Amino acid sequence: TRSQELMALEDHYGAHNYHPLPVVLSRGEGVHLWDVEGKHYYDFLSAYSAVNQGHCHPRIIGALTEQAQRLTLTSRAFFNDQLGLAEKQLCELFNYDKALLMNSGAEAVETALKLARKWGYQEKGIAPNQARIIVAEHNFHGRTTGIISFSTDPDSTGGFGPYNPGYQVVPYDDLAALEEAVQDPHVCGFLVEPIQGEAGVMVPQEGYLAKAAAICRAHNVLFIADEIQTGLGRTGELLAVCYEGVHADILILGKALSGGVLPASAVLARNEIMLTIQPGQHGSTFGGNPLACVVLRAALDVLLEEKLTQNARALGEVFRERMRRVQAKRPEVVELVRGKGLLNAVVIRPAADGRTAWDVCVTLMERGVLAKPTHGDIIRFAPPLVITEEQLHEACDIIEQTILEF
Ligand code: IF1
Repeated sequence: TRSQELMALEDHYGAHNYHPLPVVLSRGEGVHLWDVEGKHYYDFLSAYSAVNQGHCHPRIIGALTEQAQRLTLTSRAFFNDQLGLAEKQLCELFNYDKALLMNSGAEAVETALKLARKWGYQEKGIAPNQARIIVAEHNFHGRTTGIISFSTDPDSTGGFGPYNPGYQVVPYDDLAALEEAVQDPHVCGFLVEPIQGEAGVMVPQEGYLAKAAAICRAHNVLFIADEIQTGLGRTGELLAVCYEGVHADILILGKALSGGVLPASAVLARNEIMLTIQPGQHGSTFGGNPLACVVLRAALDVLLEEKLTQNARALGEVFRERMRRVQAKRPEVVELVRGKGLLNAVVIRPAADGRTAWDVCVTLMERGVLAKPTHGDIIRFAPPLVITEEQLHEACDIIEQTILEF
């Protein structure tokens, strides 16, 4: 088949840095995907939460195609007529003084780390090159050598040394450990995911984020929220930290910031932090390009005007209720269900004959629902936030049937 031909091309000519499910996608619209043979699927991964607005949203594609015929890139050597408008919209929506636009999530995380260190030296008075940043165990913040330096996942770190110094790992969702770590006067920041996505949608205890932010504030340490995956409506709030009324000192956005149309990421902070970087001290060829700016403004408009956050909140409850009913029927298969909004995970116990969550996902694929396991037994379910209740039930019927038969 055409799919097999295309998979063979990737196998022969492409790096083997992924192990994709054996499906070759060729068209997307909203929650729908079609493979090269024309078979339909419901997308329950959303490109790891980059397609919150749904595939090929007409508003976003319209903005893209119009701007693409006017001006795509000037570099920051000059001004362009879209960047200021995008920065303004971001700062007003998230309540920050300034924005710094980058491209990938990892680039935004690296930018946030550099900002925290600069602020640590210039504002907190930390001795040169002595700044420390606290991170959580089981974190995922990207794949650069700088970021994997503080990963605790052997797959992310193995064989890529030497590693950057200057980081301390504390257990996730452990306030005592954080309190202990911030005693070190060299600490300038705490970088954390409000919900740990890759670790398997790990939701911290109620109050963790608010108390962690308070501990940071009490010790003049910047609270740095990585909302690249949890942000922009995915968890049922505009940002996951909104559940606890936390305003991070540095906010990191990516993925759905562009509706999954092209890479766009952003770091938001108050002047005291952002202005520690002077002209010529940080940059990116494509960062803040007019095409990305037009796209991200349309993506934010869609998020708000179509009330995707509210939809995620409501349908997330529906999804977890349905999955908990399946758990009640087959507790020997479904270990637990967890998540917030439309960022959820179902933990599958391996079968006696060795079948795992991967096998569940292959069967789901055959029946028209696309999801992918992480860490062997956890299936992340994250459909685009434009999904309707009817579509959600149709997909849940398939998920339920597949689990009941597992
Ligand atoms: C992969 C998952 C992984 C992220 C958070 C920063 C980044 C990500 C919280 C970096 C990226 C992607 C990367 C992709 C798979 C996916 C992922 F959690 F979303 F499932 F790996 F953990 N912070 N997450 O989730 O953003 O540079 O990729 O734009 O690398 O396999 P990026």
